[in-house]
Amino acid sequence: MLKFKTLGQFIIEKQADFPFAKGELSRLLRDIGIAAKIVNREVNKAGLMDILGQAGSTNIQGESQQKLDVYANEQFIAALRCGGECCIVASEENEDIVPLSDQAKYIVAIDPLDGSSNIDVNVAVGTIFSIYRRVSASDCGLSDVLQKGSEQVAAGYVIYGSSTMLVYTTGKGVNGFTLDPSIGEFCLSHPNLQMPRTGTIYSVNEGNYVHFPTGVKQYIKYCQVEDQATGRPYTSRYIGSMVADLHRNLIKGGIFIYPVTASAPNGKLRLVYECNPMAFVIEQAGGRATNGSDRILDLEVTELHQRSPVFIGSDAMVRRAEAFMAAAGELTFNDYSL
Ligand code: P6P
Repeated sequence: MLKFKTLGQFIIEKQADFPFAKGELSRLLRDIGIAAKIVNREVNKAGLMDILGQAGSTNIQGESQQKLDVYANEQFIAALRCGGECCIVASEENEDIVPLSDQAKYIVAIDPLDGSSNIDVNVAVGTIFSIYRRVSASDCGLSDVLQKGSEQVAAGYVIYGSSTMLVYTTGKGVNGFTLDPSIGEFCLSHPNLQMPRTGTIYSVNEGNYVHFPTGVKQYIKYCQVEDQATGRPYTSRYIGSMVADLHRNLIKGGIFIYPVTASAPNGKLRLVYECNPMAFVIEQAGGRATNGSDRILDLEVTELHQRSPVFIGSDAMVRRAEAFMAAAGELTFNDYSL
């Protein structure tokens, strides 16, 4: 008798939460779980295979693709194509949308291997996914993808770390599953995840400090001031892998900020397949996600690879950072003289 509830059992059990569900979303979530196990197998032995390093190509972002980026992208698209429940995939690794089955009801937006530049140094990386219902009756296309984050029906991530976990929400809370390699199943290990309302960890790439908006600079200084009553100075933790930084903050409490910078005047992280899905998960766990003022899930989505500044994490910490942004009266990159 299994001690744990597997992802498959949990998905079927929760299907009852959706009276009109016929199982398509359940099968779609299971397809994602299958691809995650395949990718996990390669990530875990990347050091032993000729699958490390650069693929010699660049993605739409102009970023050099790692071999594992390409591999992970192929695995998720193959699993979604084979499962038949997805009409379009929008991937960080593909310039355009990838049409799959026009009869299917769901859209999947995915960052197949986020933080992959960390692979070569054995740092945790992740997959981020976002699921919408299609809006078109037929001939699904880009308009089915460019939906506000608030329209997501499910979202989650896989973190390939000291253990491999799949964390997801369908709008009724957040649940975490840890992969048990001995049985090849994701098992429920973190039921009903709740983000601490506040915390003492701030995650930001301080190497960009000179480029930060004044409000962010002031918030960072606030984090560094000695104040016992509020547990400051906070701890700075920045892995450079969004999934890993946000997963740690989800468990322990904290704030992650990727604001506008000189090299990223609209922010670096992508709205469709990074900010929106992570915002859905974090909000469902009781946290908060904005661009410094406006709720991420309410932002208009106009382009497939659109970027946004992101302030995401424990509710009280994000609100404090927003207060500094508002007091500085700025939400965009401020001019500065070096
Ligand atoms: P920087 C990884 O490349 C990524 O997209 C996120 O996972 C991560 O949070 C961020 O970029 C790191 O960016 O500029 O600090 O190296």
